[in-house]
Amino acid sequence: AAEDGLSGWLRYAPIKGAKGCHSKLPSAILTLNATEGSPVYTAGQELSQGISGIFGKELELNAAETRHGNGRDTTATVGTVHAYVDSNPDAAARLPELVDDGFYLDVSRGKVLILGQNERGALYGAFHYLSVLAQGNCSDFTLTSNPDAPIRWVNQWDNMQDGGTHGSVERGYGGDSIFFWDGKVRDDLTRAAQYARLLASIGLNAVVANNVNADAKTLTPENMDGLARIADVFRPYGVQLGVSLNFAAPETLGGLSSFDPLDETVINWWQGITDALYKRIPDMAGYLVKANSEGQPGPMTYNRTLAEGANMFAHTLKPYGGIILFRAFVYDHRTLNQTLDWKADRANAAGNYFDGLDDKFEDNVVIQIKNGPIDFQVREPVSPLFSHLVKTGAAIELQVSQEYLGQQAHLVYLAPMWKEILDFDFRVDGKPSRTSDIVGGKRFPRKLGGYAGVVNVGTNTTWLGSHLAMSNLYAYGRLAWDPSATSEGILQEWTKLTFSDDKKVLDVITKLSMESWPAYENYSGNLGIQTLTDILLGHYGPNPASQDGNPWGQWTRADADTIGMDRTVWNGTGFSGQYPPEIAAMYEDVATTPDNLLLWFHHVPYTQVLKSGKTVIQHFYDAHYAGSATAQTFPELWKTLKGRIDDERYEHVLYRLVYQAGHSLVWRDSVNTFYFNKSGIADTGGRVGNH
Ligand code: GCW
Repeated sequence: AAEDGLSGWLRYAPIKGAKGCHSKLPSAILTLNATEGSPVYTAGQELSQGISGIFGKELELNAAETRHGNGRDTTATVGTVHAYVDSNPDAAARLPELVDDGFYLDVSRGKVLILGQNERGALYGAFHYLSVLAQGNCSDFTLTSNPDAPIRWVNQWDNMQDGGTHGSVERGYGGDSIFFWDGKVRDDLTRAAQYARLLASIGLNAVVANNVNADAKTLTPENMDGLARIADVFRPYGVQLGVSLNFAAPETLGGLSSFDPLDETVINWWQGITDALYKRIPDMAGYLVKANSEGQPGPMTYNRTLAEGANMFAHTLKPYGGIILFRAFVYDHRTLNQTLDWKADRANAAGNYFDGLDDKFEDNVVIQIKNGPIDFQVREPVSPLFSHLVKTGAAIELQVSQEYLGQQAHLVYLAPMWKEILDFDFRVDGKPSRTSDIVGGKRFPRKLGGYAGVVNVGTNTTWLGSHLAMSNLYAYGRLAWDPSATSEGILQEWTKLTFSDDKKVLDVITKLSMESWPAYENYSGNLGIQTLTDILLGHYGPNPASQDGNPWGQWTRADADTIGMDRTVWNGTGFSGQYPPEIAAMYEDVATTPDNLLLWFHHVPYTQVLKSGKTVIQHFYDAHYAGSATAQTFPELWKTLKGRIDDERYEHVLYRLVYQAGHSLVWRDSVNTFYFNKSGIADTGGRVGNH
């Protein structure tokens, strides 16, 4: 069963009703121009392994006789459009338009044609075909599928070393790093290859393996050799490697006296690094940079702009076609003063720092923006920066790892939250301007953009620490490919592939998952007040008192009578003014701000009446009871699946759900008691403060 965890949704387990499919399956596989280790070669291997696993049918791979077909035996042909058209010139006119990484599938009467715009696309097509089969569907179909955006990356926050020998993962809840150990790249990269396989199967095309809080030692010659070995095990899956850089490396590693991005010796040093990396990894995806944030060095250390910093790397990458993802998560936690400054606001930082820079970035720079202006809270408005960068490519950073959302010890299915974010309409210039269309390169002239998911898997055989949490990784990939896919549809696909197509299993996992984000929001932080976790200690478990009185800027400004951040222009931090006019007007006014973001934008009395008719404080009490009550049903629901899921995964999940049910009560009582003690207002339900 550890195998079940490791293979995730790629189990290729035998399915019921497989008999009816047999006559429709191909009997041989033909890969076009596949050299060993190429994605098309991998596609051939996957097809034979998958069909053998699901149906017990062994296919001939590239046998000479099948090459021309004999009219009866049917062949699955997989390769690039280019390779196919070479030998079938007549086909060219019939084939659809594909963009980079796109694929075309034609499955009819056992003839299976799997064509990719590039090799990677062909592999994606093979995975798609296998996914359809593994879900028990063997009807004929044709499909043209193109990704919504070119950048579909994974970020891992893996440290090369942590104190002793550990390669730990920052905000990772699934064990040690699969890449690093003892300050070096691991000798055994089996898990890295397995990871790449999972990522390729959901259309993800690059991984930045080292933490954005980057260690300059990543760039020693020995470690660059190690990075090249990671790239080697990724390559068969069409996954490229990206590297996080430490801005001060010219000084700390290179021994220069400066890391000023306009200094000639610094520029040359970075060019040397880039050349050395591309010599080892000719297909390297590019760089990821966190600068001038949370104590990290950056261009502003030398009074240079963020654009000057980003462009320095962009220039070194340009000859190689590489790109740089430059993070918008820039703020200075040392200068925020809550007590003295009513207008201080961490949420303003990115908008302010990037102000005036929109036409200053090279075209291979993409600004990587966290979905919200603060930090992966249970609910935030969408970062207004997406609407400011019109001439600059943008990527949205989503967090699969549940840092503030229960750290995989709580089930929180994130697709519904991501959908709200991606569907949000900024109304730039009064026109439809959804987040997904902005990062998908459809709304503004810049085409280069997309998605970065902070995943943080580890050596645990479940990858993320929990079997059910893998639906979030699956959903991330599926939404980066197609943001119009539905949360429920994605979940059901994932469930069938991961567990089974048993109706009861599907129903229960769907119910649990779809209720999980609302439940977690109810018991962790309501009305846009953020996740009330302990801010200083690990971002886990309730501690509403810890939000305020420190410079981290995740404030609630709760006192005896009032609560919430005044982010209005007229009286507050001015953050609402960072949105385009229609949205700014909505958030500026208490009356038009949705209840679920009320305390994000406004500072109000606990007795403020919501649109729902309840007061803020009563909403807190009720929501905490409702959310934790929902969590009590999770283990009970799960128990109805006993015997329908293998015992090992059944028990593992049950253990977590029982824990979640208990911890939700801790959340409920801590938060409710805290606000009762602050406000002195009793619960009209008689549950809080009356004992
Ligand atoms: O969410 C915060 C995390 C840090 C992280 C930082 C970032 C990698 O608590 O652990 O550092 O954001 O995104 O840079």
